[in-house]
Amino acid sequence: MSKQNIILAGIPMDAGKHRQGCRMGPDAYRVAGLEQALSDLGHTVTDIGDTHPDQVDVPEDAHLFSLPECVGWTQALSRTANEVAEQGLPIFMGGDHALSMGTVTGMAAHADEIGRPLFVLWLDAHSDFHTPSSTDSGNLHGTPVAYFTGQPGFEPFPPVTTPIPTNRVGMIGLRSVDPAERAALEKDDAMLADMRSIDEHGIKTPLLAFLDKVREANGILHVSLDVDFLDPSIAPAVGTTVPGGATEREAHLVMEFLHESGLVCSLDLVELNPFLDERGRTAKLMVDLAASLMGRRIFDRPTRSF
Ligand code: B3U
Ligand code: MN
Ligand code: MN
Repeated sequence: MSKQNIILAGIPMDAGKHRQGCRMGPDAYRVAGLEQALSDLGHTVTDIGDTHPDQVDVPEDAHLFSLPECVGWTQALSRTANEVAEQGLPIFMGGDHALSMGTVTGMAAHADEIGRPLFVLWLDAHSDFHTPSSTDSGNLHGTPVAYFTGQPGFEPFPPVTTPIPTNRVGMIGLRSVDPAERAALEKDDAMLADMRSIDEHGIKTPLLAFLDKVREANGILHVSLDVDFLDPSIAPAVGTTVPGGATEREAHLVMEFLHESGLVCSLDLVELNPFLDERGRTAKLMVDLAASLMGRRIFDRPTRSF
């Protein structure tokens, strides 16, 4: 991957779940030095500030948390992602994972415009494959993959004009998948790598197989990195911790392979809740992972003390 025009877009979205705090994510990444870390690698970096949701005329839904706001965010983010993708490589600083309903559909429209298929790598403890009717929690951050792959039941949301076929989705890090999601995923053909298979075969195996698929199809790759992909012992700043996550070394290795592939077109950094962090350690780790993805090499990792 050569030197890039990186666009940092803040998405202070907290509407995708009951527990609040992710709205502080964009500023935590700024304070943790994301822009500097990336410009130190020789990239041109522009922080375009924070995005805001559109005002939409959608009624509240008793079962779903903040439905109108989520629809407004999706509409705004799909447009913004499509616009910024023309200028370079966007990094979407979340914000909770419901933001990917907008960023992925916007990137899919961009990929369509340049005539290349968009693939999505979902680095997450969860599959986020609920529909508005299958979710028990009512938290829409558990639904983005179902939305952008074109599953039915998302009527109040903008229609998905360029759905991503499930065979272009790869999930790595899974260890908390609800029964309804599992039933739906079993019928589909997404690449699923749960932590058990990672323990058995290593994280490199599913990742390289997926990158080969992207390359063979002349595709481009959107990466969606949920903080809870990481083990809670190294990344405590997330509302939905699940034990047994990726280690720091596994996560850096994934980022380094992604960098070497040259296939990444965009990145979501999601679910960071700075209210739950310990002296900024999770924000700093996420910044370091983004830097590895953008080409920082192992001997250049900063020394950390907390
Ligand atoms: N599957 C559960 C839990 C969950 C999904 N994504 C996160 N948590 N972060 C749900 O509420 O849909
Ligand atoms: Mn998620
Ligand atoms: Mn998750």
